[in-house]
Amino acid sequence: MVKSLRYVAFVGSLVFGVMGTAVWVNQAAIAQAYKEIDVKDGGVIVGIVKFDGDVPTAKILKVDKDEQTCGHENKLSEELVVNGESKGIKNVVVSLVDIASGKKADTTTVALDQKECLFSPHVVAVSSGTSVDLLNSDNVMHNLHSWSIKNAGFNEGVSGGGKLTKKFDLPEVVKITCDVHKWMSSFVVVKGNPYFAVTDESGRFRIENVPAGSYKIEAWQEKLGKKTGDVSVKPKEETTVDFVYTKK
Ligand SMILES: [Cu+2]
Repeated sequence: MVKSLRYVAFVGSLVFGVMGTAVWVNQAAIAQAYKEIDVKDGGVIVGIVKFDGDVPTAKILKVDKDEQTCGHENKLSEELVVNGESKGIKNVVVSLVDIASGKKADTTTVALDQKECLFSPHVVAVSSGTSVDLLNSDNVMHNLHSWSIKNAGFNEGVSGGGKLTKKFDLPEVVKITCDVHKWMSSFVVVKGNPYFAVTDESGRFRIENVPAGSYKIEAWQEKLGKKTGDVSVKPKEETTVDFVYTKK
């Protein structure tokens, strides 16, 4: 009896081990699937990501620590920023999902600052293999806590004026918080191909140098989730794709 139980446990761990390997190989295959080529006569995808409904009032973030630096007033949450005029949503990451080949990925190091006790910018999108300089422009201690699954996680303090540099190798959405100041949060969105953009103040985005073809296009917003659509890109032409989120 004991022997057979041991056998089951052994087989179980074997199966688990093989499955773990399969998942790992699969992720590696996805990360390496994109091929860089010279794009000739590429097209452009532009659009706006809109909010359908009344412009929501921003949530208040209660500042209850280091007020000398962080300020004596509460801050406004950036989890859903809707433009009063265009109804466009800021900080939405729009990307092509299934593009197999295209322009070279830009892996220039980008900066994510902690300034006046807020992350700036609130959302950054990078190509896999990009390093991010995590800065602290304040004169108080901040912390950088990454909530990653595929990429190596970290949870480290960073003193005033300091910097941590971390590389993000695998596509995923990584939430980053500061455990010293509980109201602080941001996202590093890591993409497996270079066809992505973050919407601006008016909710607009622009993705350039796309090879002609049909693709799945996706919008991601931290609070409202994902929306997908289809886009057909023609050589040297501009194609418009708009997304509309309704209140949850
Ligand atoms: Cu902090």
